[in-house]
Amino acid sequence: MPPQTLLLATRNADKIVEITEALRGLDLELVSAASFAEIPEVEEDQPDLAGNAIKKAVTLARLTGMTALADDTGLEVDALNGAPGVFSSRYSGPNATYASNVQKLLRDLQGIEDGHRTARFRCVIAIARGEQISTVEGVCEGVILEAPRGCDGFGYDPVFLIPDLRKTFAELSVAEKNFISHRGQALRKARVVLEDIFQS
Ligand code: ITT
Repeated sequence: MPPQTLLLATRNADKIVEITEALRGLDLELVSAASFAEIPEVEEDQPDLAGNAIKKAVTLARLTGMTALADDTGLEVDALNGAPGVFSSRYSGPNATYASNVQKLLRDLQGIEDGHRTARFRCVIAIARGEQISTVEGVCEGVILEAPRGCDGFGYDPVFLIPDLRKTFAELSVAEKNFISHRGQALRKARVVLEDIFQS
């Protein structure tokens, strides 16, 4: 029997790499929204990560009839009262890039001392199949550096330090990052949900 298909409800190529690595070994063909020009952008207008993840997964599952998996991720910085949080992708404005977001973050944290630069990534993954919706979450604690380090990863990874490893996410391979990251944790839970869905 040909493998069944799971639609990744994202066009973010960096996320697609990490999700594909973490779901390796499942008997599923992974396709992403990037392969379907006709799929519209889903506006991320919900007040929290779960709301946006569910909206992205449900919208794409309805449009395509496929089972859809969506990821919504935020960086919560304690000294900024949890910002940028749900606004992480547009932190530096509507034309934000990874680099401009990192620059704004470092500017906003200027003068904040080492012990007060704690932060966490939170990732909510929603899986929608017809009207059936499941959500899982992963959280990874770290510290925001004063300058970027490392060339791998994406987004805020070069300034997000894992204190125990003394490395930023941008100094880890995809597999190493997935082993500890918010997304890796959420995807290990998502794997169990997917095994259950696609077996029944
Ligand atoms: P989709 O909604 O299409 O999945 P997006 O880039 O808009 O893609 P999010 O809203 O979930 O995704 O992500 C918000 C931003 O947070 C993202 O643009 C990155 O800048 C950052 N981000 C997400 N995951 C990250 C990670 O694992 N490491 C570093 N930064 C990350």
